[in-house]
Amino acid sequence: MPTKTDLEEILTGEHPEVVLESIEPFSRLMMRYKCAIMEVETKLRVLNAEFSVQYDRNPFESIKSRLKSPLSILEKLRRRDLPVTLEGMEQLFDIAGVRVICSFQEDIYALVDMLLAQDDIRLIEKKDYIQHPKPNGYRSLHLIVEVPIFLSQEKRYMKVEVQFRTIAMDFWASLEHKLKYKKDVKDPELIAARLRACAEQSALLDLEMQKIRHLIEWGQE
Ligand code: 0O2
Repeated sequence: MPTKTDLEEILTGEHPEVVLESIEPFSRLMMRYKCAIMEVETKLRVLNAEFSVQYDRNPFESIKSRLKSPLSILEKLRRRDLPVTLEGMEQLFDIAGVRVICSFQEDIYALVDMLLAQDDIRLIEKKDYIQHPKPNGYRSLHLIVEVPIFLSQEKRYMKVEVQFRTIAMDFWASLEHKLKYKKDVKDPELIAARLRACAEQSALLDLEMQKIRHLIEWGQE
């Protein structure tokens, strides 16, 4: 088991020979998170395939996955005042992250219901930033789920953060994320207000596109 110092050195990439043996438990934990991502991705792809046969369209456009980088893990452990140990890492729920980009808002809720109905998925937390957007305008639906992974000698439940967004929500969040890193802006309140206005306009656009789909499919909104 790595000591606090060992894991810090691994996470910062400054591990001398002496701590190399400590890398194995860290790599093993990261491998488990990677497997958990694969499990969640497969579940979502299976649902997509079934849905597309049933309704002749795909509920999601794409899936992006990521393992949190060692430096981001270290930064978050420090920010949350958690120990820089494997136990500390297990207190972070977003080391494994899956982002699902859906066509329409209602597809998000349909997919979430289908995923959570599976008997091997445990729901740990649900944050609906679509019904309750963040003050800056951010919209998405976040789940923390536990999913079982089956290794040669063990079955383990691992936590994965799954974010569901429409294309419009993803467009806004991606650009806002890029803009966030520009420091020393002249009028931050004005920038924040304009970004919030963009989020509101894109939410309206999302709903309008959904209504158009209803009109096309059912002849009414
Ligand atoms: P990355 O690289 O995308 O993972 P915390 O994780 O401590 O910031 P909390 O409460 O654990 O906060 O998580 P929250 O707020 O439910 O969701 C965090 C993740 O949602 C972020 O991950 C972003 O991916 C996304 N997110 C949340 N709020 C915003 C926002 O205002 N703008 C954008 N663009 N994305 C947001 P990370 O770790 O920041 O980054």
